[in-house]
Amino acid sequence: MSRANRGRVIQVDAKQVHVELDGRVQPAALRGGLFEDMGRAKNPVAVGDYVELDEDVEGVVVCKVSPRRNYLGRIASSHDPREQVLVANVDQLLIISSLRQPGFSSNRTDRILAACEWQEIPAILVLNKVDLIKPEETEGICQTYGSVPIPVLPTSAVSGLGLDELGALLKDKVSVLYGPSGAGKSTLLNKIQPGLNLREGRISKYWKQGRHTTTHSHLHPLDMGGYVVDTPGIRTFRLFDVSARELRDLFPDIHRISASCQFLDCSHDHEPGCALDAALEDGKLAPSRWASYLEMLDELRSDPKESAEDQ
Ligand SMILES: Nc1nc2c(ncn2[C@@H]2O[C@H](COP(=O)(O)OP(=O)(O)OP(=O)(O)O)[C@@H](O)[C@H]2O)c(=O)[nH]1
Ligand SMILES: [Mg+2]
Ligand SMILES: [Zn+2]
Repeated sequence: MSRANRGRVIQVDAKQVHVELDGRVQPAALRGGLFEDMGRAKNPVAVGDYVELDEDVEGVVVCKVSPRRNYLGRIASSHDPREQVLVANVDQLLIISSLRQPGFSSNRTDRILAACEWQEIPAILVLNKVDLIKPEETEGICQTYGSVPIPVLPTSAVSGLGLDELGALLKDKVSVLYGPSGAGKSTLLNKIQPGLNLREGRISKYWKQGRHTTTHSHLHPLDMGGYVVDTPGIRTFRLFDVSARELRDLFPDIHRISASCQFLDCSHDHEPGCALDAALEDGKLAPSRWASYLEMLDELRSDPKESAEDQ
């Protein structure tokens, strides 16, 4: 390999990355220089990154990472306050959630949505496993997120509901499926494209052991056009390095209402004349959205190491 070649990272392992280039997959190590000047980042390369490859005595190596159009990042873990980049250069993020097995977490959903807003990544909320619930059980969630506004798509990998719409959303785009373990990310992708043969969890194992079936993020091409990134399930999600002022703008519904707050820099947690009080009373703002915002505000005012959880 005499000249540098440009490709896209489809998977990152402990010692090497897999790069798609010219229609094939090339394993490559990371050149040492990539670990210099990383600032507060944990990983120099993420799935979805465009990289340049070179060959040296050690074999094929990644020598350069192209600037990112956007990325999904978070605080790495409770023991590691650096920023972990989960995926880069995507057109949209689909939060795959369910109301049962596992139950819906508005807190986790709101955190992921704030991260998307931060990087201007369009987000869609998928409510999977609707075969396990009554149709009216989705109403509250549809209303809350519809008024953010975030599109909400009910699906069932069992009954097939919403799968055509999901396929249409994924076509010709680079999408990342993200959310808690067991919500059905891999199962939905297998329904959209059976040839992917992604490993699906066995429900009995899961709820007893809380296991993650998908262990690595992987970017897959879709036959109909587009790419999807299947990711391992997450428990908690904490935004990296956002100020209190910035956080307010990451909740579009709260941001809109705040135009009527008495103070221009109202943080909506104690000030008199806060417009959120009336909005909550009139049902114009979901209490769960306000609770998520307050929890995140509290966290970023305290030591970031104190309340984060792994995964
Ligand atoms: N009832 C029902 N079960 C589903 C549905 N979708 C997925 N499942 C089941 O849920 C379990 C978990 O599905 P996975 O696709 O492995 O979930 P995942 O989100 O990829 O989980 P991780 O890889 O651990 O992050 C499997 O037993 C699936 O058969 C659905 O729409 N309805
Ligand atoms: Mg999976
Ligand atoms: Zn206010």
